[in-house]
Amino acid sequence: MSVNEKRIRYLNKTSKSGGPILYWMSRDQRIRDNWAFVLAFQLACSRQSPFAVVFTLTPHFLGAGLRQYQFMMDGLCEVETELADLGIGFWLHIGEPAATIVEVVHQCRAGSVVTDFDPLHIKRQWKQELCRETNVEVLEVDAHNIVPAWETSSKLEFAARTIRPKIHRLLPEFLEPFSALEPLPTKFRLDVPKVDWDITRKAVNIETVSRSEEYIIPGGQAGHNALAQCVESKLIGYDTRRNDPLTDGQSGLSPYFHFGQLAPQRAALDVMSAKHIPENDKQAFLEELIVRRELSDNFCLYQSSYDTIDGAPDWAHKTLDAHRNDARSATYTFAEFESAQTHSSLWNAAQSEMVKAGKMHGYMRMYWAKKILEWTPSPEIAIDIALRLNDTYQLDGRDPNGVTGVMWSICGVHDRAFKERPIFGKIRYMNEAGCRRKFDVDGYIARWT
Ligand code: FAD
Ligand code: FO1
Repeated sequence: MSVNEKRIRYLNKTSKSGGPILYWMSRDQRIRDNWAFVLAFQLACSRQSPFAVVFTLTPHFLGAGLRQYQFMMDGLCEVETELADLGIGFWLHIGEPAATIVEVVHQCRAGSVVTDFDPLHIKRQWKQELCRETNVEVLEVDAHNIVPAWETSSKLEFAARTIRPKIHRLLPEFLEPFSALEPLPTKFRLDVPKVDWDITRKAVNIETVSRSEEYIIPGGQAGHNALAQCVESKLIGYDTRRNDPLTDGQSGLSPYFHFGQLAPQRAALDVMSAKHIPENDKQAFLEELIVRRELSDNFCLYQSSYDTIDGAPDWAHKTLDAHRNDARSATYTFAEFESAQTHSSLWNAAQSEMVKAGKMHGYMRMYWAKKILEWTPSPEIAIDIALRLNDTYQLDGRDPNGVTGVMWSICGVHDRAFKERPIFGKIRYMNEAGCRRKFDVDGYIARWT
């Protein structure tokens, strides 16, 4: 199966030299169900060029700590083994990714680099440097979204209701099955140095880290097992249970999606073909998995101020400005939020869940972020604190979904205006009383503090 051309963007169209083909793996850290890998593999075979997969590892990625690096490295170890089984080299380099990939391209006189799409600023900068510093052909493949982000829409979408029909219209073309992996003909193997995992783990300071009891098992195989559990039973009742933080009602798949260890397209294909999942549960899950998630990439792709108040819709920016000087009942510093030292046991419990489990329940994330708006001196400080906490502690953080989730909560991105009130203005308000109407708040507090 060849890669649909619409999934590919040419970032550096140059004369194709016969040099090796590199798949510069980053967002989609898997070889199964990965269109970027498929394209690079096929280019190597069609151009009769050597082929290898490259990963450029930086110890400093958007606030990631031990927990995230441990999850990612365990997954990359698995990738190395799966590649070896296909006779393909996994070339891991430690260092600042942009400079490192330039060095690698020069070192092996690469003919083409295939990279996976990621709308985050940091990734665009990496790729801009690669295109500026080399004249290698660079092809970018959207291996994360089912419908390539640039095909879904060429502009910033206002809300789920505006992007939904655009995605659904294109699903028949793009929600296609994946072809099976096949071994690389030996003559196309690019020999690369074997990864020294001890040195690599030391580089990201995880040589000795104990796994917390809430540890989510990392890696592609664990991701597929988690998906199988969802398809088999976990998604039954999803529509009603997913907003109750005391039931294990969500899929739990976001860490695997974030690190690219599991393809959202794989999840969609498997859930859609599961006959025993009730239609309302199936649709509720697919709405989140496809529409909400791909809306986040649309926001980060087309809103250059995606992580500041300038990324808020005009009505929201105006209303937040109008209430900038409203009295706050309490204000807390980053450190007080981080150590769950607010006056609210419920908020503190949500923060504790995130710190202990590495994954806060989706419903609580909305409440958690909105209270940061209420208990900080300005919306700008609120965005900064929410993003820093989210990116430091969430396993699935440092992701377009996180940026968009914070901006939805604090700046009304993709949301509508509500009845005006202090501090929030017309931004949707949430409070403990609302939570108490939805679920057993005391049970949740007891669970996490
Ligand atoms: P499920 O309910 O099982 O959803 C399945 C998948 O659908 C998710 O893995 C995700 O890919 C997608 N999805 C679900 N809800 C959303 C949503 N609101 N927006 C976009 N995609 C969604 N998600 C992250 O992946 N990383 C984050 O850092 C993150 N931070 C958030 C911060 C705030 C303030 C808010 C309000 C939301 C945030 N989200 C984030 C979105 C959502 O809360 C998580 O995707 C979800 O809770 C992940 O758990 P799950 O996979 O078990 O969810
Ligand atoms: N991508 C890389 O290409 N190199 C890295 O060293 C790297 C580290 C990293 C650490 C934590 C984390 O959550 C993500 C990390 N990523 C890295 C990026 C990740 O693969 C995703 O592409 C983005 O975070 C999501 O868009």
